[in-house]
Amino acid sequence: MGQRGATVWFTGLSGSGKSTVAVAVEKLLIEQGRHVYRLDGDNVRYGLCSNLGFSPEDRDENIRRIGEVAKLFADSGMICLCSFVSPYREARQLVRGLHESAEPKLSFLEAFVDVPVEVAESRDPKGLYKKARAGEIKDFTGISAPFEAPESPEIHLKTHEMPLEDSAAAVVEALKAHGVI
Ligand code: GGZ
Repeated sequence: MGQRGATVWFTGLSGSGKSTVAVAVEKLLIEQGRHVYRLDGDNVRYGLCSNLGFSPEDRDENIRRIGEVAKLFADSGMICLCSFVSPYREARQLVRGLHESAEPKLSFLEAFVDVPVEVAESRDPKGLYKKARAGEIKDFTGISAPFEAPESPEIHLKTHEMPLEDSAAAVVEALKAHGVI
């Protein structure tokens, strides 16, 4: 039998560290010989989802499309690491359902990258919080749009309280605990 694929879904505020942790996890998994693919706004919002903005409807469609793509990667035996704000619980639940109702069932691990908005705002790597505060970006998650925290994520990371290596190791441990690696 081939290797079991899976999706790890990082959700959290802009600047919470989702992509940074995903890059570190990717490195660890590649060292173990696994095939991994990362999806994030940088490679999705310019192509597959280039017609979508940040209204609740557009975000839902963004997450739905990405969820379908992640499922295909997972079905191929790869580990797909997805980093999206994905602020709505229902949209994340839909993606979980796509994986769990697949035949055979595909592992879906939700990783909550949990930092207070003050921390994300103080990092502000792209200056987006500043623009959101100035009213130049509307519907900005954490400032003028909601973030619905996961209720029971498989992985809970407080990137402001732990070193990056520990966050990455926690994701690898969770993949082990779920029989993916
Ligand atoms: C949140 C926004 C917004 C608004 C632009 N709200 O730190 P970043 O820059 O690289 O990550 C954010 C990214 C969010 O895109 P996603 O596809 O992950 O969003 S969602 O899952 O909600 O569909 C941020 C930038 O795009 N960005 N405007 N209004 N983040």
